[in-house]
Amino acid sequence: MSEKENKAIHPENPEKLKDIKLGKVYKTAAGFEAVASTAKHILEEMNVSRGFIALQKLNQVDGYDCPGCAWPDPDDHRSSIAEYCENGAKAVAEEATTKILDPAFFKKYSIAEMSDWDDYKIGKSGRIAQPMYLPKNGTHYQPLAWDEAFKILATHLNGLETPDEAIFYTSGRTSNEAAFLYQLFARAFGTNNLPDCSNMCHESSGVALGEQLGIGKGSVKLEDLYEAEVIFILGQNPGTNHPRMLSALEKAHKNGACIIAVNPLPETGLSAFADPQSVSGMLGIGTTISNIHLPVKINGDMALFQAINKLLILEEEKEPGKILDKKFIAEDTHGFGEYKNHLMQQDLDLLAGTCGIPLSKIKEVVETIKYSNKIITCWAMGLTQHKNSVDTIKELVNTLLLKGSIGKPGAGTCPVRGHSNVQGDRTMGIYEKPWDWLLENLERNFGFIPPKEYGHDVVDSIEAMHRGECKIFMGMGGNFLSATPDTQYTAKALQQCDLTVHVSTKLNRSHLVTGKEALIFPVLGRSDEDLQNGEKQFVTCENSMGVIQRSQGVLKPISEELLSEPELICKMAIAVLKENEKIPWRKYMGNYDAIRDAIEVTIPGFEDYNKRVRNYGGFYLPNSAREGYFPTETNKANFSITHISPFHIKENELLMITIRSHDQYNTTIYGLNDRYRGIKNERRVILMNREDMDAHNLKHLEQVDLFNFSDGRERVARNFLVIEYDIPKQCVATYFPETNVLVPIKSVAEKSNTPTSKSVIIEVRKHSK
Ligand SMILES: Nc1nc2c(c(=O)[nH]1)N[C@H]1C(S)=C(S)[C@@H](COP(=O)(O)OP(=O)(O)OC[C@H]3O[C@@H](n4cnc5c(=O)[nH]c(N)nc54)[C@H](O)[C@@H]3O)O[C@H]1N2
Ligand SMILES: Nc1nc2c(c(=O)[nH]1)N[C@H]1C(S)=C(S)[C@@H](COP(=O)(O)OP(=O)(O)OC[C@H]3O[C@@H](n4cnc5c(=O)[nH]c(N)nc54)[C@H](O)[C@@H]3O)O[C@H]1N2
Ligand SMILES: [Mo]
Repeated sequence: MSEKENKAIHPENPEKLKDIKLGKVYKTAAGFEAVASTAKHILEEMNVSRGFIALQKLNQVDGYDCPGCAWPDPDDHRSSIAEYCENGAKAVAEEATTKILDPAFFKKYSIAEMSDWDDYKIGKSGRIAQPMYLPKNGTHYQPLAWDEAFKILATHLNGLETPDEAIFYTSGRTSNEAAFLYQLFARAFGTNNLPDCSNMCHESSGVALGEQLGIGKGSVKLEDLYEAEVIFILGQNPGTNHPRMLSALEKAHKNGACIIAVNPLPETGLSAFADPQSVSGMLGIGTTISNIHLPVKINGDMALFQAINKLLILEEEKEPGKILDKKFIAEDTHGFGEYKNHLMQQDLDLLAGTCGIPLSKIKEVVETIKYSNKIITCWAMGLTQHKNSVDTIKELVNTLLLKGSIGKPGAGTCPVRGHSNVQGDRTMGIYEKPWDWLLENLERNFGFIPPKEYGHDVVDSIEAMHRGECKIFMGMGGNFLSATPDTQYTAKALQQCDLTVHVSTKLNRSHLVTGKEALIFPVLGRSDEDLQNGEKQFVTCENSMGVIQRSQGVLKPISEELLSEPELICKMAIAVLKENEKIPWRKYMGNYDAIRDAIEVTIPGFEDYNKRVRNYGGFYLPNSAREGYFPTETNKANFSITHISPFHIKENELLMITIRSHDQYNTTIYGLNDRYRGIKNERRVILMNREDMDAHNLKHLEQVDLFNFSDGRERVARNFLVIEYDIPKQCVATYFPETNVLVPIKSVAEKSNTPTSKSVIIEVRKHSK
């Protein structure tokens, strides 16, 4: 049965497409065009002097942390010219824009009218400049004073039957200070309903690494990449999503590392890179990066690594003592015997067939890496968003354990995080399944008994709202509607709420698909100067490698009405919970050192926080796997037995990945081009293999509709253009968020509950009106 299509979320089912332009797929990433694109995006949003100030302080130790990705900055030396990339500059341009959404804007455009715009137009409209309120049955947002806004919030929250009827979502840009206060507020209010974007992102990595190594974070430092002999990059498109990683890979490659990219797509940055900061790079003369590209089938990674691991064990039998790290296995791991027995029963031809890489090629890879002892494995969303993601990640880690490649320089795990502080938010306790120690410390330090029952993660929150069990949704940043799966279903869930509240910088679709009443709380962004009592404040973030650094915005805020996130949370807490001497909200918002002191006594690893974070480059958090010990249940690193379960795709079905184009940041659309993939001026495309096009009787640039029929419900995304592309058979790729309507809410990864946005079963049919 088809659920009634909701117009507000389907303006992208357009009858008219844009005028698509196709070019060559790029071989080399970055270079001069990256510089030109940086300048264009900055100048479209602000004047030259604001743009100059913004870029000059980006990722500098006395500046602010890039609001783009979580890739680390060098510990020692920062380039004084540019310690950022093209896409970091786009993130800044988007945030630092001087276009303002004032009350006149909201008076002019109704919710219904704005809903007709595409995400690109919504995002480009400007920064939200004052608190806004949508009353019951209202057609337009109206401005209101902060005090009024807090009163509405407090009345709703305090009117709930239980605190568990509220949901407090967090996106990953929130600073450590704001995240700590936010979880404190939610728990003091009485709920662990603290879902976050991590639930849709690296949750599978956290679960896998936690069970296997005793720590949910990666183990390597940036310097380790320069020492590594082999670097695997799986399910990641760094040329677009972590461009500064390419400089590190270039250096690693020059130092002799063999770089192996595992990806269904031949992503541009993975083959060659032209450093825009060097002369040859500006001329487009690129350095080779990866030595080997393995075009796996979607979700073929577990089978590939089972094959690699089995072959490594067989090589050890041929050359005892030369291939595996027997000492490490004996002293530091658990379960090798059983693991080996299990692998020996696996059929190599079947594994090769499942991953789509010929056995001869896998053998070549094993030949190349078999004597290497310093291996780093990097991965991102191509691995975490499948049904069996947790086990797939465990199988990669098994390789590191066989080789003793963890807990020493040049080796280890490197889950490459997305949002710039997503890792820090979790460290601060943004987690629906709080650790016992956190609850104990909160009780001791803040004099209340925090709720013990686990809260809802993202998918559970949607289901609970859909059932009508949760009635208030608050988003600390992010774009919940567009980032989550099954858009129609999620829209209904949000629309059932009594109140939806978004703490935001920019307008997005979640502001248009609301509860019965809605509030928008506008806040300072990362690049904005934050003054409290006339004193400049800074916040701190944790990057993908566990470094805590300060971040201080430099730009004059576009409106005097904006609050910082810490100030906003304190004011919400005072309105909702009333004054409380054990939680001195006023002191916290007056001076962020006081928040850091509270973090220091609550979260391990933050000793001398205020002092150490003022040191050049900040400080590393302790990391047991990096230090070579594994606080798991067995007190050892655990080998894990994994089972492949090949997808059974019917002849008329295809397996779809939903990925990012070069011109977007998650649900924020910077532009309509995907330069490296040679696609311009259109996002409604489906990348398809020639043979599949023939089998489905589809021509290049043919208009099609995409369907998913899981759980007896029809989901449709209309009007896409077929593009012939180098992608394995039966695999197709589209951009997120346009195709999130097709991702079934019930299709989640085992153990991590992450939506399976990288294995969506679809049918492709010729477009019908
Ligand atoms: N400019 C920019 N930067 C960003 C973001 C952004 O949107 N724009 N988003 C940020 C966030 S939150 C995140 S999480 C990261 C995301 O960074 P990525 O994980 O690089 O993002 P995706 O575009 O989802 O790319 C997934 C990659 O995995 C591949 N892939 C898909 N399925 C499989 C599979 O089954 N196996 C293998 N081996 N590969 C597969 C795809 O071809 C693609 O190259 O980037 C962060 N940085
Ligand atoms: N199909 C599919 N779905 C996916 C993914 C996928 O690969 N495929 N990836 C998933 C992943 S990895 C992630 S992380 C999620 C992302 O999910 P979210 O984090 O929820 O989404 P974003 O698009 O990053 O959020 C953008 C919004 O954040 C607000 N914002 C930006 N900066 C700030 C700030 O400094 N403060 C505040 N308060 N607000 C700010 C702006 O209003 C902006 O519109 O999406 C997930 N969804
Ligand atoms: Mo992410």
